[in-house]
Amino acid sequence: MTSDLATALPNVLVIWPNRPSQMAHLEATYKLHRLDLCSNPEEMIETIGDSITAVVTTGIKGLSSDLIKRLPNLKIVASSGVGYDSIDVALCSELGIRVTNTPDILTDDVADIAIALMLAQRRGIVLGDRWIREGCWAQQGPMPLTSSIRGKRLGVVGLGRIGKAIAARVEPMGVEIAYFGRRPQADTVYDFKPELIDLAHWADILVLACPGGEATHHLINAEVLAALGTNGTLINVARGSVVDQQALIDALTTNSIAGAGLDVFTTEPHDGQAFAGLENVVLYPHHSSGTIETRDAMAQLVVDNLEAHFAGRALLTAIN
Ligand code: 8YV
Repeated sequence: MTSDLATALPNVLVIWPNRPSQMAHLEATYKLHRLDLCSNPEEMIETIGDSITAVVTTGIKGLSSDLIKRLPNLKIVASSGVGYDSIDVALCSELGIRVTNTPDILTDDVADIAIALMLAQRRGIVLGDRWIREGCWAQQGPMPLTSSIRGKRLGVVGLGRIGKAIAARVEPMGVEIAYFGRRPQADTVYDFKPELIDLAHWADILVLACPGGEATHHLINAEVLAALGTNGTLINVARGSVVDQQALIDALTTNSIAGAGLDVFTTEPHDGQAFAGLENVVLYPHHSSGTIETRDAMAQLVVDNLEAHFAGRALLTAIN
């Protein structure tokens, strides 16, 4: 154990950095160990693993079971993000390690991107932009007509905070809404479809706002995409794992669905490329919460949860 480790400051492992001003606060308050900056993570964990009592990570980077097992004195994992499918929360709970996330503060930005992807795909925003840049408008005249959102049906998979925010945004656009999830919800007027395939059949636009993880793995498969049909659009602001990505690529390639708008992919950041040659899909690099305002708020909630933990106060947004 090196002399630093003997200092009073709690040892915090940083898997992915927070926003600059919050990082400055963390650097001033704790002894940080930057796994994201070190050239030999194995050696770092070997050296300081047993001194770590807290981890800072994100909904994307998460914390693996293997690493958890190499941090025997870990007490808290503070994650920037609402999703926690990349953190082995079950193992953390078993070992008495608390986990916090950052719900609510990103809901509006994520819902906005879901709407933006829906409008971009169904109203041909990307095509329209290119139509002008590539001189098509002057040479060929108006771009092809698109399809109105008004009067369409939106199926929400996962009517949680983000699903509800998406529904609230499209309702004034004259869109009918129904949803699928683990169970019907008492506090909503929207129609509950107990079978996902029935929701896909019914919907013109299917938006995914459910958690990632085993329970929703490949929930959207070839059968569901076939039910969505040739006029149907898939929007994914949940997790890439919720969709059988090869089935989606096949459906887009054969136009057995009209199109898709995707913020998340199976193996980020590499496999967004798999869609590069397809015209009927709008791509966004897992950035739906990617605004300065929201990321600062998420970073501050990470700081506040750590502070509460080390002060022995109740955590603000604990998952377990
Ligand atoms: C990421 C997200 O956490 O909140 C989530 O679950 O996927 C995102 O907000 C964020 O991109 C990490 O910086």
